[in-house]
Amino acid sequence: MKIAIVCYPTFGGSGVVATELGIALANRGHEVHFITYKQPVRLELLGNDIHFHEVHVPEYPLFHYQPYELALSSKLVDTVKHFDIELLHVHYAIPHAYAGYMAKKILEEEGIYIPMITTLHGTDITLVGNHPEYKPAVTFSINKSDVVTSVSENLKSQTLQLFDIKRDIEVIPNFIDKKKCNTEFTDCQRSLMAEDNERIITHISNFRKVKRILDVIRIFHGIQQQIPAKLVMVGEGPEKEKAEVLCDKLNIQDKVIFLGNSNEIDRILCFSDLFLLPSETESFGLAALEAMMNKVAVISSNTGGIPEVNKHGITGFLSNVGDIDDMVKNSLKILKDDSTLLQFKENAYKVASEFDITNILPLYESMYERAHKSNLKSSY
Ligand code: GMT
Repeated sequence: MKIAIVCYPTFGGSGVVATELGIALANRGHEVHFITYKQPVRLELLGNDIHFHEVHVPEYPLFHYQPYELALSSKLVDTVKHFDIELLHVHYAIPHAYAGYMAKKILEEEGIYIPMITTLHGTDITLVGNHPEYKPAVTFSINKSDVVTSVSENLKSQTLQLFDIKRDIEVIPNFIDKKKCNTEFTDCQRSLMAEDNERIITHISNFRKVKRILDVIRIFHGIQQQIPAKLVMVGEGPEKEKAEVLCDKLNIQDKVIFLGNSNEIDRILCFSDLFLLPSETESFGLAALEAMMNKVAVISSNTGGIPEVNKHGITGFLSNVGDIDDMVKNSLKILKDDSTLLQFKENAYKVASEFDITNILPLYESMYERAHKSNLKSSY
C-alpha cells in the first residue's frame, strides 16, 4: 500500500512512533512517504520505499504566524496526486488531523478519495488539545477522521471524557523493536559512566514541565544518600537549566551527567540499572518501554497510561505524582542487591516484549486494510 505519514520530526514520542512505524511498514513492502517540516530524527535511510517530503512555509511580512496547516494541506494534496497515495496516517491531532481533513476534502473535489487515520498520542488531548482555543477544531478533526487510534486505554477514555466524540477509538499501543535492542551492542562500556560499585540511574525526555525533571533530580538525591550512584540525564528542553541549578544547590553536580539529545538511546540504556519517569501525565510512556526492553527497571508516577506499561512490583514501582519519598524508597528496594535488581530487569524485559513490533505492526496493517476497503466502498 502507498501510505503518507504526517508527524513531528523532532525528539519526542509521537515522532519516534510515527518514524519507526513508517520504517517497519517499508520493510514489509509498503511505500511510505513522510510529510513534515524536517527529516524525522530517527529516519536515516531514504530509498525506494521510504520518501521524505518537506513542508515549506514561505515567509511574508504580513504573517505574524506562519500558516503551517495551509502549507501542509497543500503538500499533502500534491503528494497524494503525484505518488498515488492510498492512505493518510496523521500522528498527533494538532494540527495534523485538521490539515489532513482539509487535504482530503480538496482531493474529493477532484474525485480522489483517500482514508485518513488519526493517531492520538497524549498531549494533543490532555494538555494542548483541551484548550478552548483549539478544542472545537480538535473535536471536529477527530470526529471526521476515518479511523482514530489512541496509544493507550487511558488516553482513549480521557479523549472520550474531554471531547464530544461521536465515534469509536481503537487502542493500538506504542511498540518497540526487540531485535534492535538485542543485537546491536555486546559491549556496554559501563565504566565510562560510573565506578563498578555505583548504580546507574537514567532519565530520558524532552525536559518539558510535564516530565517533572526536578523530581528526577530530587529522587536521585535521595537515592545517592543511601547507595553509590550516578544519574544520566538525556535530552534537552525548557527545564534543563533549572535541573542543573538544583544539582548545584544539592551539591550533586559531580554525580549527574547531562548528555543532551542522543540518537544512541539503546547504547545508554544498556548500562542503566533504573529508569525514572515521574511525569505529571503520560499517555503511555514510550521512554519507559524503551528502558524496559533494554532490561532497565522503572520507577514512575501512576498517571495516565503508565500503569499499562510499568507493572507495580514486577517491572518497577509506581507512586503518586510528586511523591518523591515513595519513589526513593521504591528505588532502593530495587537497587538494594544484585539479585533483586536482576529479577526486576528480567521482568521488565519480559513485559516489554509483549509490545514488540511483531505484535503491534499487524494491528496497524489490518486497520489500514479495513480503512482502505471501506473507503473504496464509500467512494463508489
Ligand atoms: O511527551 C513526550 O515526550 C512527547 C510526546 C509526543 O507527543 O511527542 O509523547 C507522547 O506520545 C508518546 C508516543 O505515543 C507517548 O509514549 C508519551 O507518553 C506521550 N507524552 C505524554 O502524554 C506527556
